[in-house]
Order: sequence, then C-alpha cells, then structure tokens
Amino acid sequence: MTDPIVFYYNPMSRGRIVHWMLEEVGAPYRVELLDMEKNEHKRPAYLAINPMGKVPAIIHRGVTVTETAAICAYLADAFPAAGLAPALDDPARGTYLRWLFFGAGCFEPALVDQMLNRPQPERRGALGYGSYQDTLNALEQAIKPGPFILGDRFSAADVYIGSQIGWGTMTKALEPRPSFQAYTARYTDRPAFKRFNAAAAKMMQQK
Ligand SMILES: N[C@@H](CCC(=O)N[C@@H](CS)C(=O)NCC(=O)O)C(=O)O
Repeated sequence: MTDPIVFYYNPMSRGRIVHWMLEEVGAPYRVELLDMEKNEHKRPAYLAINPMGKVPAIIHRGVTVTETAAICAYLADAFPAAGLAPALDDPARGTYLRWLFFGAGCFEPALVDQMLNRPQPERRGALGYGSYQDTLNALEQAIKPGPFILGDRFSAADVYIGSQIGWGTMTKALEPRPSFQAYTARYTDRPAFKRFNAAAAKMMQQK
C-alpha cells in the first residue's frame, strides 16, 4: 500500500478537474486546501512544489506533478485498473492523446481568450488554436459521435474536455451547442462526477 496522493487544491480552480479524476481512479488521496484569497498558493512552501504558484498539483510516490492535463494523464496511467487510458499498444491511444492535448493546447486558450474578450491578432495562424470557431467545430467532431471521445469507452480525455466544456458553459465563454449539452448530460451522470461535485460544494460551504 503506497502513501495517499497529496492533492493541493482549491475547489474554485482547475483543481476541480483533478478532483473528479481522483474520484474516477479511486486511489486514496489527501487534500491540502489552499486559500487563494489568503494567497496561500504564493507562499514559499507551495512555491517549492509549484514554482508557478498555481493550483492544482499532486505529489505521488515522491514525485510532483503539475499541469492539470498532465495530472489527468499521469493518474490514468498510474492506476490502470480504472481503465481511463488506452494501453500503450492500443491504437485508440492516439485518439486519446490527441484530444487530451487539444484540450490543453487549443480548447482551453480559446475559451480563456473568449472569456477575456481578447482581440484576435492579425496573424491568426500564429495562435495554436487558430480561431475560436475552428476550435469549437473540431471539438464537436470529437464528441458528437459519442457517447464519449473514444466511443463507448470513457477516458481521462473526457474528464479534461468535459470539465472545460462545463467551465466554458458556466462562464458563457462557450457558445451553447446541442452537442455540448448532450455530452455534458452524459458525463455529469457518472457517479465519480457526482461524488466530486458534492464534496467540492461542501468544501466551498465550509470556507
Ligand atoms: N497550466 C495550469 C494552470 C493552472 C492555473 O492557472 N490555476 C489557476 C486557478 S484555475 C491559479 O492557480 N491561479 C492563481 C494565480 O495564478 O495566481 C494547469 O493546467 O494546471
């Protein structure tokens, strides 16, 4: 039995994605809540863990992992019994990695730029995501056949992409499309999603 995963968390952050992922893998974890209003994420003790002073981070088997998408990929591989990542020799791994990286490299920045009303630069091609509309259209191709990105098989790519869709819908950075709504109804029905969501709500109340 290994030590529990240490999870540096604030329930009003991208850490929610990792919280859901931890509930999906079912591995023991211990939460270290960081009060961002008190700038606890900028204190030396936490900067020693994540020099960016950003949440979330995990420590597992003595190794620190930051970057939400990397944490999702790491947990899926570290706990294969949960079945959240195709095996190394499974061709579906290509699709899985494609959309996981698309989530972090294209979808997230497109949503954030939209939320912040950032003006589009002249050289749009220099943006990794090209344009907001192209990004949404591409993403729709990934989720529309359904029920999940790998078809019948739910994976860590759905945890990451689904969370971004949820966040984009909440902040209105994501234009509502029936395919996004249908996908959301599928992933929010998962027991692990419901467990994480209830636990996160409780943590926010206790604050
Ligand atoms: N690239 C990081 C981004 C993490 C991030 O920006 N977290 C935000 C909360 S959602 C944060 O800690 N912001 C506090 C700050 O930068 O001061 C990831 O994917 O985990």
